[in-house]
Amino acid sequence: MELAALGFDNWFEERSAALLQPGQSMARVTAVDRGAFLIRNEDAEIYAELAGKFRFSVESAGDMPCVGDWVCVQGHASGGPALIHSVVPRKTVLRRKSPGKTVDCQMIAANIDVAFIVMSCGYDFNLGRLDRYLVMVSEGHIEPRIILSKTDLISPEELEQTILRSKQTGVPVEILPLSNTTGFGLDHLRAFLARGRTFCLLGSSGVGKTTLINRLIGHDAFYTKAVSGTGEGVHTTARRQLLLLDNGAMLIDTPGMRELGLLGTGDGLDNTFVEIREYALNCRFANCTHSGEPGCAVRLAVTNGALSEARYQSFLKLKKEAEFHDLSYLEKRRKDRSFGRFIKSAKKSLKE
Ligand SMILES: Nc1nc2c(ncn2[C@@H]2O[C@H](COP(=O)(O)OP(=O)(O)OP(=O)(O)O)[C@@H](O)[C@H]2O)c(=O)[nH]1
Ligand SMILES: [Mg+2]
Ligand SMILES: [Zn+2]
Repeated sequence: MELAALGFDNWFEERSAALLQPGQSMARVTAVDRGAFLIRNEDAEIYAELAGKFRFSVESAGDMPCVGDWVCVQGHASGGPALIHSVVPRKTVLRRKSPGKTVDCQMIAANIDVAFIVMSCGYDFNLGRLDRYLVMVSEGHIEPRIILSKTDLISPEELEQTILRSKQTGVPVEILPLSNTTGFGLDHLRAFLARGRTFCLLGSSGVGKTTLINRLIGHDAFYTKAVSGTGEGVHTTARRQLLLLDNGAMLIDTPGMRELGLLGTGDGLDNTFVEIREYALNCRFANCTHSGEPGCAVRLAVTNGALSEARYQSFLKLKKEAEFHDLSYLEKRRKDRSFGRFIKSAKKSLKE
């Protein structure tokens, strides 16, 4: 096997050249478990730790290696634990606001080509949440796909309806209905899983992400658990993990996330609410927020029925949240940085 089989391409090669020191080699992070790292290169998968110098250079949670990252390591051949010296810049990122009141970013995974947003056809289906996932994925420059899981729980007519509703997202995203129980749709999905590319499964707890991975692998390699009577998932998968499938594709399983706070207002919203961006071109004010200004073409579209009220509300909600967290995140980042400088100068004066 070569590194290319793990997704290492020219893009990463160019960016790692300046980081890679003599005695170091490239590896990809396959799992992170409370401070312990699992990495793999063309030969083996082993444990790794952070080199002291790197640990001290970390200024925020987002600088830490996460699953999918390419890292420069020392001592991979020693059998481990190897030492991680640096993280190669990320081509794509999947991150959210860390849960709770504080505004910080939590990396979910890096360098993913395609994210499958899994929604169960049963209790889990929720357009607002789907919008949220789509913005998050698009914000990180990852291609989204939608998986409608557990099709065995509904009738073909209901499935037809659910697919139609998913299309209301407005984003021309491929929708893959499937059932782990009957096997329906699995071959269709397999056709997407190209060699050397990295995929990830996102979605609420209990929608069948890990079961799907077990189906693709062909045996129960990973633990799954029945959902509770209320339909509320139980968070069975505890860590994010990158697997290399037999066909050469890589797949990351993630635990269901309860909170999916958005961070930042890049192009994620615009890419997800494409039609709103188009209406907005005709708003009277260039900086229209579409929340009540005169001459707002977006509100006009709602009034005349071209844009659904629900979709408009979903947009406003996500926009407000992203803007709010963007500001406070930047502030936090600034504080972190000056704190980092303070630590550095304190260390320096200790040495002197
Ligand atoms: N009816 C039906 N049940 C399924 C299907 N796929 C998975 N399940 C069941 O759903 C439950 C949850 O499946 P998991 O694979 O653990 O769900 P998960 O998305 O990995 O959940 P977390 O790890 O908590 O995020 C299990 O009892 C599975 O047997 C399906 O296609 N149809
Ligand atoms: Mg799971
Ligand atoms: Zn407007």
